[in-house]
Amino acid sequence: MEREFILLKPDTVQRGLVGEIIKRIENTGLKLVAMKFLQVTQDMAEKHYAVHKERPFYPSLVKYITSAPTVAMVVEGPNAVAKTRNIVGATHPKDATPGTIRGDFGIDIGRNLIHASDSVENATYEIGIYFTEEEMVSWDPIRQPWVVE
Ligand code: D4T
Repeated sequence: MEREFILLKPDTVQRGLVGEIIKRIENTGLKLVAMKFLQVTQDMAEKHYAVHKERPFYPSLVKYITSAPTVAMVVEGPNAVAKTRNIVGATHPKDATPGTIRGDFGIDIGRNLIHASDSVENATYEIGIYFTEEEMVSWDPIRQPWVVE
C-alpha cells in the first residue's frame, strides 16, 4: 500500500478545473485519505521545491505556486505513485499524452496544473509539509473489494 501526495496548482483552481481533475483521480479507485483548500505560503513552497533551488525556473515556480489557492490531497492504494503519475502525464504538457491531465488541459510547462510526488519517499516528505498525521482520515470505502482484490 502506498500513499501519494497531489497538489492541484493555482491554474487548476483559477480555471475552474478542480472538479474535473478530482473526478479523474477518484475514478482510478485510489482511496482519498486527506484533502484541503489552501494558499501555499512562501515557506511551504521553498520546502516543497527545495530540490530545484538552484534551477533557473525556481523563482517563477515559487511565485506561481504561491499566487492563488490550491487543493492538496493524499490518496492511498497499491501503486498509488505510479498510477497517479501516469494519469498526470509528462512534466511539459506538450509532451503529455492525450488522455492525461496535462495532455488534455495544458500547453505550458509553467502552468502544468498538477503536482504528484515522484516516489514514496518524496510523497512522505511532501505530505509532511501540507498535512499533519491527524489529518489523515482512516476509513473503508464500500467499493474497495471491487477495486482491489
Ligand atoms: P511537479 O513536481 O510539479 O509534479 O512536476 P514534475 O515532477 O513532473 O517535474 P519536476 O519535478 O521536474 O519539475 C517541478 C516543476 O517545475 C516546473 N518546471 C520544470 C519548469 O517550470 N521549468 C522546467 O524547465 C522544469 C524542468 C514544472 C514542474
